[in-house]
Amino acid sequence: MMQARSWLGAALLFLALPFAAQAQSETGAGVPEALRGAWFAGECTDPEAMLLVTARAAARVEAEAPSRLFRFRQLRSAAGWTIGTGGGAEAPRLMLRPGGEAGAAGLETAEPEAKLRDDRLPGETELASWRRCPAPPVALAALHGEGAAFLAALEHLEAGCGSGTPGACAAAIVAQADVSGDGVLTVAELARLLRGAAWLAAVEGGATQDAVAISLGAGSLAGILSARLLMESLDYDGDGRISAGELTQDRVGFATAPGTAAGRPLRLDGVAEGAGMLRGLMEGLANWR
Ligand SMILES: [Ca+2]
Repeated sequence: MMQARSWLGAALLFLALPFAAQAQSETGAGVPEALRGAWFAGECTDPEAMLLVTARAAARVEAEAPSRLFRFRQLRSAAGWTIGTGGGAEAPRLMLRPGGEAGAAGLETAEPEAKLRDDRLPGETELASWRRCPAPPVALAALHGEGAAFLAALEHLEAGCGSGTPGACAAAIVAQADVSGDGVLTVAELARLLRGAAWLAAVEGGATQDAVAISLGAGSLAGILSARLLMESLDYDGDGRISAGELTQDRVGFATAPGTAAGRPLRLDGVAEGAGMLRGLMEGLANWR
């Protein structure tokens, strides 16, 4: 039950130190689109690992080994590689390029050690091969689908919340979380958002695939409870739905964030449990500097 108590508290913790721009053939467009999406290692019927790549992030989940989350603060290209560098003291790097065992349609990656100099990449670093699978195993899709969606949605949130446009942050949250497309959020849609956050927290925390499953199992119930709390706390007109207007209620200063390039990893400090989560997410995104 540790997970049940800790997952929400630990959710949304891929925070980062202030971003220091280093101009060196940086690619502002994110990871090339051809390299994004879900990749698998081993046979498609029973993959050993999965790699989810978005514009500015990658999540590797394995059956036996700890998972790993990269949130790229800097992306550059060199010698055919796209090289993403994460934040924090460790500044982990992930290198990606087309190729590997699956040929031109495949993906090859390297995770160089921290001490390896940028001009010596990839050096002796072991390369990993990934392939596309026409239909990922159902169990994997069930386990990682919402998390993958959340990871991608996060970049849209960051783009909306960093724009400095009044209401853009709340609108981005509603737009990303609104599955039914009616422009307002229900308990189920909030719970899905929280489950996605729980997945990301588990992957970021280095969980194995089994541990991700356990933490999601515990988090599902907590997610529904938290979503109900959120609803009661933010649904001012009591219609059982949360609108962008209700999200921004009493938060006139939230849109004062300076502009930033779309999709940069921003600070998500201040994200609290339960009812404070969405507010905290919004404020953390908006006030990251
Ligand atoms: Ca809806």
